[in-house]
Amino acid sequence: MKLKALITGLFLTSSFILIQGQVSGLKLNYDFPATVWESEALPIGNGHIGAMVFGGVPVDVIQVNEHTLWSGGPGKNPKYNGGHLRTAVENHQSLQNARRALQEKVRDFRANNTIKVGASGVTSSDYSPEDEQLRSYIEGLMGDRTDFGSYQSLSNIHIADTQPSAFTNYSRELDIDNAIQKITYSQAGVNYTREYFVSYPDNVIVIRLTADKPGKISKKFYLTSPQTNINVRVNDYNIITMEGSPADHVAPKKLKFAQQLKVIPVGGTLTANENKITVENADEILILSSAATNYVQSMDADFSFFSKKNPLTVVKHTLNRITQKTYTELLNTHKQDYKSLYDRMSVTLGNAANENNKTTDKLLQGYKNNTNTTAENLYLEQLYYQYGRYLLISSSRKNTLPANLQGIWAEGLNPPWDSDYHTNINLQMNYWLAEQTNLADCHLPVIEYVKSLVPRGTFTAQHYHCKPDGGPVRGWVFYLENNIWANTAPGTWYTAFYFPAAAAWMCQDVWEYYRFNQDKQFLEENYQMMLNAALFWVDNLWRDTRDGKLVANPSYSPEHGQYSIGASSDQAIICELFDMVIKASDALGKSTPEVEEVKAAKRQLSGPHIGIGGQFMEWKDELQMDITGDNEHRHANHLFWLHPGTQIIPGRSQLDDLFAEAMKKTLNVRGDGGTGWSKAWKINFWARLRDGNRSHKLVTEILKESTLTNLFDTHPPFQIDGNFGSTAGMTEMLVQSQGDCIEILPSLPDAWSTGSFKGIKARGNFEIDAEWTDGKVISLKITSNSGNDCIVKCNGETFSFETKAGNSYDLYKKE
Ligand code: FUC
Repeated sequence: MKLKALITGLFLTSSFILIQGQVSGLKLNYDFPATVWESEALPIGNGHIGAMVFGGVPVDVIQVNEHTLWSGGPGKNPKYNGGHLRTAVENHQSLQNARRALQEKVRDFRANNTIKVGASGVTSSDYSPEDEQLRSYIEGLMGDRTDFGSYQSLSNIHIADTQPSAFTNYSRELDIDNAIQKITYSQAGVNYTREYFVSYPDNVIVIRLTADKPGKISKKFYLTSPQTNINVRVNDYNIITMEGSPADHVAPKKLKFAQQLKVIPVGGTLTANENKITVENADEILILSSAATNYVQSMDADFSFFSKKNPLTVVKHTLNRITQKTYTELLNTHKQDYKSLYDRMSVTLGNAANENNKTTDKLLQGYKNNTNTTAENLYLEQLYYQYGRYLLISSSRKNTLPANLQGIWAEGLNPPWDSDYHTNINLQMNYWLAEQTNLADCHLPVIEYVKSLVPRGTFTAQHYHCKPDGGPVRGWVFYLENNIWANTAPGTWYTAFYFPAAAAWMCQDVWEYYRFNQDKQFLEENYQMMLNAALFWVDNLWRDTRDGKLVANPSYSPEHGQYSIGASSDQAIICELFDMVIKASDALGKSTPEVEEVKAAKRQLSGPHIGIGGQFMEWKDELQMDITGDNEHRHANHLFWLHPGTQIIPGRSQLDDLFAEAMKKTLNVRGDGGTGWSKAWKINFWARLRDGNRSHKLVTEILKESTLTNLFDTHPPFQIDGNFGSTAGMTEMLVQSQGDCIEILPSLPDAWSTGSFKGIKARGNFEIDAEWTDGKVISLKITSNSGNDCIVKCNGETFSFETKAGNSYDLYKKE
């Protein structure tokens, strides 16, 4: 089809304009050192190494993580098998029994449940709890978590005054435009500065201590660790070395970790005593620290996670390579690398400014108490927005593991939920912002991670699943809780573990990467994985005897229950996966019998339903919980159809609009409360429902109720998904492209009536710059990176035009 610009006023900007970050001066800052890890220390990181800086005087603590430091797995138990229990025959028997019992249960429910519409509204009842027999069938589908392990802290770097004394003028800041942390203070008439960053290109923590008078820096350096199986020593005068293994790693093949801390003074004297290094009367001190383990991501089914390389050799090599570099060289390399990602996009909200130079805690307090100026509130929202991008760049880079429940930052040996990879919302939410906010490179770790689970997930599929007729299934699967040791078996938590749709959902990362970047080779490389995830469901779907439709069975609405068949969340995810596979097959010109099977299954899937209470149904049956809400339960996964799924798009058809109305009803009944990530998801839901003010209300609520002093999201406790999900949701308010067109300012709240952004990405590989006043776009530039046809909706107009790769198009231009 030949596309034409529908209105005049379409300008071709011939030269490609490099988009530079427009907003500068985004900083978190405080006038006190941190004392609490979770809420006050500030994060820095490069995807490999994370650090939480306390910035204390007279003792500074820098808590350090290495992304692969996990207990459990084959290092603990050489017979580790990814959590699989029982024989396949036994598991299949439990599954078949559960399926039949659940079909009976829902048949009885529908036959016997009376829905009443009376003066007090609509009343129904809930599925009764599972009887003992059904419960035993479901328990028969569980796995074994004994060797699951946990992400753990590596060490604490200590920097202590040799002669502590009072200090004044203290200030601590994290400059997220440059990914540098800094503290300044005065002590005995000397002004001191300490800077910290973690460089990705050099893979090193860099800390520099300076003073405004010569010979005035005297410090003691040492390493401590919550790890108990360690060896710490000083060697080569100025290097502290730590080597060790997680305490439960006893197998011949186990995880080994190593860290070095090199202290390089300018002037003064350096002495090493036991495990400590002391520097007296220096002008300046540079501290370099790197860490590594022998972990390798296994891409096959044999659990070979340990390389032959000694991690200490790797660390030494890293430090040797950079020892010749000056601080300025290290800093410049770091900044160049960081800014090459961070500066790809920016947002300016109204007159955002920290106009009274408030510290971040005061800004947050003022936001909560409604005592901030408008400019201050907007500044905090803008800071919080970009902080999400800062955290992703700091915790997820090429060749690292993906960001876990706490990104890369975890304290002690037992962080909440093992700081693992939860996949009924959390890991997915971590990556919603990646493509939209122009950080595709940071997206790749999660795709590699999912790929690494496929070989074991294929075994899991066969071990735990069979076709409704008992035959073997194709494909691969994993469930709710995942570690770095390919635990693809189900967990043991009755009210959450059964979530085989997790694997299907994670395929969305592959498809979204393709949609945003249009990289056909990438799609080709990952196609089979998506197809096999779909074939798993083709083989597993159960025909509901009540209406002949295909449903997931068993099916458990995430963490909400009850066990039934065809819960909306599962149906939505399976439908989205089938849709992605059909579209990917089209894009790659593949028309095979398997693709036909996927198409046929999609046609027969049980779809979304609107309930008698006007709600968007969470279950296939009318339950009371659905009609009256359930104490603001945090999960609303049944709205997956809307977000992050793309099957329901308001404004596209009458039917879509009807579903959208039902979803509003559901969200209103559920209420805006919930945990951190739950609020973040609701920002996204309301943005897709085109209610910018409601999205903004949730932005304010997440900032007021679910954000710690260091701007970490709190579930509680600290969980990073809420940070990432909020940035994604705020982007959805500005640009959407999940349908057939790019929509500019689809859900603009009144609070953001004026503003601009640069470099937001849209599907089709477009980059968008826009400026607006009074809610109207006054300037809009679309840069086409792949030369796709483009349809844009803006200011109530629709533009549709052909593009050339590398060209920019001004649809509105400021006079
Ligand atoms: C899911 C959520 C919980 C928590 C956990 C880490 O299970 O339902 O609220 O976020 O992940």
